[in-house]
Amino acid sequence: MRLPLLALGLTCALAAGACGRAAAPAAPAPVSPAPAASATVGAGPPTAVAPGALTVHLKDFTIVPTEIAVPAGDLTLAVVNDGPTPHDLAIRDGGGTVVARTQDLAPGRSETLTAHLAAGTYTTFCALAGHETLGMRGTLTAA
Ligand SMILES: [Cu+2]
Repeated sequence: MRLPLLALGLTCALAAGACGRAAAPAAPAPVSPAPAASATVGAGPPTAVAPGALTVHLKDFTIVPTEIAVPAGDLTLAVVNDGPTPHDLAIRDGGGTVVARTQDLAPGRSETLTAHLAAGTYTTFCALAGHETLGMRGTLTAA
C-alpha cells in the first residue's frame, strides 16, 4: 500500500515553501571594492593606507604600527590584541580629547574602531593604567 508515501510526497510538494525554499541560500549581497578615491594618498608617505585597510596590533607593550598615516575623514581600524594581557586602543587629538576608543580587549580579541578625524596629528595609546608609559603609544596623522 503506497498511499501514505504518496500523501507524504504531495504534502511536501504543496508545502514547497517549507520543503524547498527554506534551504535556498539568500541572494548574495553585492560586494563592492573599497573606494578607489583614497588610493591617491598612496603617493604620500609609505605608511599611508586607505581607510579600512589597516590592522593595528596591540602587544605587551607596544602598538604596531607605531606611526600611522591616513586620509582625514572616516577612519576604520581593525584592532587586534596580540598580547598575553588585556589592552585597548584609544585615539586622542592634540588637545588631549579622546576621540575614539575600543573596549578592553582580552588576549586574542579584536574590534573594529571607527572615527571621523579632521586633519591633524593624533596620539594612539592604550588607555589601561600605565600601559602608555610602558610603551603603548604611537602617532596617527590624518591629512
Ligand atoms: Cu595595554
